[in-house]
Amino acid sequence: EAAKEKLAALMREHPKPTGIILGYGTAGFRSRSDILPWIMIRIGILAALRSKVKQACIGTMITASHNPEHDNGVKLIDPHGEMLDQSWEVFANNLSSLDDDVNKLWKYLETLMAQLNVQLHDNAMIAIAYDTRQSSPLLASIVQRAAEIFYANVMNFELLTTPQLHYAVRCYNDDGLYGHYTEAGYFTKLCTAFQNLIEMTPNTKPCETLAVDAANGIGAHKLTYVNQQLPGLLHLEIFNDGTRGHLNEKCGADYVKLYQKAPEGLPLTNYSKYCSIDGDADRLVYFFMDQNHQFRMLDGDRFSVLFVAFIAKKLQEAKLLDQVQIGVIQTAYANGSSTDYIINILKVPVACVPTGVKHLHHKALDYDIGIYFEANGHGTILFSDNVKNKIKAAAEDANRTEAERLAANQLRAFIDIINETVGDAIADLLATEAILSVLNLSIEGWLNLYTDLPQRQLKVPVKDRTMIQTTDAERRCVAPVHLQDCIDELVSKYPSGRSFVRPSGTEDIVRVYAEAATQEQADQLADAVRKIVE
Ligand code: 16G
Ligand code: ZN
Repeated sequence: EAAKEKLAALMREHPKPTGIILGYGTAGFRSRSDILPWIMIRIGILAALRSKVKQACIGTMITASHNPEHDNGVKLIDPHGEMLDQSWEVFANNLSSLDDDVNKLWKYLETLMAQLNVQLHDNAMIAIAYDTRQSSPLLASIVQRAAEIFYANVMNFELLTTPQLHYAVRCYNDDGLYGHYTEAGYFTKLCTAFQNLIEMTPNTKPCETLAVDAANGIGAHKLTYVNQQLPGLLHLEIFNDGTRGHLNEKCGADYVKLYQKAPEGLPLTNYSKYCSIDGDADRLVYFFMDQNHQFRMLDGDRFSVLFVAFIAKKLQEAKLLDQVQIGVIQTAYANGSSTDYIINILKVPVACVPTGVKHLHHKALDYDIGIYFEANGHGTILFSDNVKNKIKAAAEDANRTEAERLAANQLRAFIDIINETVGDAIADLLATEAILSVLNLSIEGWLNLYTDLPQRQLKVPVKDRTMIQTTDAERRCVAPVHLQDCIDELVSKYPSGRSFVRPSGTEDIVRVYAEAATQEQADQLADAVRKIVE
């Protein structure tokens, strides 16, 4: 069979290094880029099979997000722009674990295709994109060749942010209902919505220049389109644009969040507000220097609060609030003050789920409007079709007052700024700037909505981190026995104390989290919990 021959040739070109074990995790396959080519063959095949089964376009994004330049990775995107369904991770892992024996691989694939009820010659459509890493184009070309052996048509978008590819896949499969699948379609949708929202709102505060740390990645180039499309409305000053520094090195959203300090490569005094995105532009954090020259950061919790406050206010003005079920989804890492503020001041329910975007996204689907962010700055909002129709009807209802219709129209525009498929730094940035402008809020005003409880996070090396098992969205330990009792006892000694431990899903360590009324107490509590974990 010709296909098998071609596959054999491709495998000879990019052999699997001996002894390598690579698993499909929350971030897909990720590793040093020089040992990745062989897995791209498997991913290209898997994407083609997934596309045949779903009879829809499947995305393949090549990126290692906030990791250093020498890493890379790959993940698949399902038809509606969501992450690959978990049930398929096992196929990815099976393909990964098979050795470089084309007969064995072919045999596995024949069995798999029979099981999935698809044929080699069935149609398939794959959309590939990659970030700015040097290794990316080669890896993309391998995915393409492998997919083509399995009769896939391949669209190679080349350089895109991760969320742009999620958007493109969704639009392509929705026949344009969600927007046009090209990059121009993406920017037109978001920027037009931004412009509409600002222009329909009387007395908006003009957006102050926002200085952006683009992590020396793909976002730097993409954000220049925003400047081009919104002249006079929004101005982004882009730093760490890749012309000098290295990808994610001492910059980017992950660096800023992790070290709680400003990135290198931008002047800290010239602007009133700043933000950092990560290497593939799906995470966002804001920061600024306050009057006391203190570095202040606004992370994922802050976006949840800002977005839900705006949405609830506009729903109320549109007299729709009592017909719409809003929910905020957080993880145990959310600062307790943000949870209190959302529940007690904004009167919106909060759900807590285990760490990982897929858990947040999944839970958000339970609401008419589900707002989710991880503290690290990855998040978005999901709007049900039902609520979109309600808002549209209200906006067009001549029996409503002008104020009600305006609020409904503002919501309609806002919905179109959001990328509902996945957390999107560009979309979230536009949404944030629009809200600050519409609500006449400064970055200081946004920060002052509530005061974070001081917190501390620790990494604890242990012999076997799988010893620790958790329940209740990772907030309580069930194993080893008595660990939770000890934590409870420690926590009870600290006012506003809260602490939990969980095994990391990405590193061979246990993570300890503690918050308390003062930084000193949070540090003490974290340290005390660390000692019992060790
Ligand atoms: C992965 C998750 C991220 C989570 C992190 C936690 C996705 C796409 N990514 O990067 O959401 O915050 O893992 O890592 O789900 P940890 O288990 O080491 O704390
Ligand atoms: Zn990322």
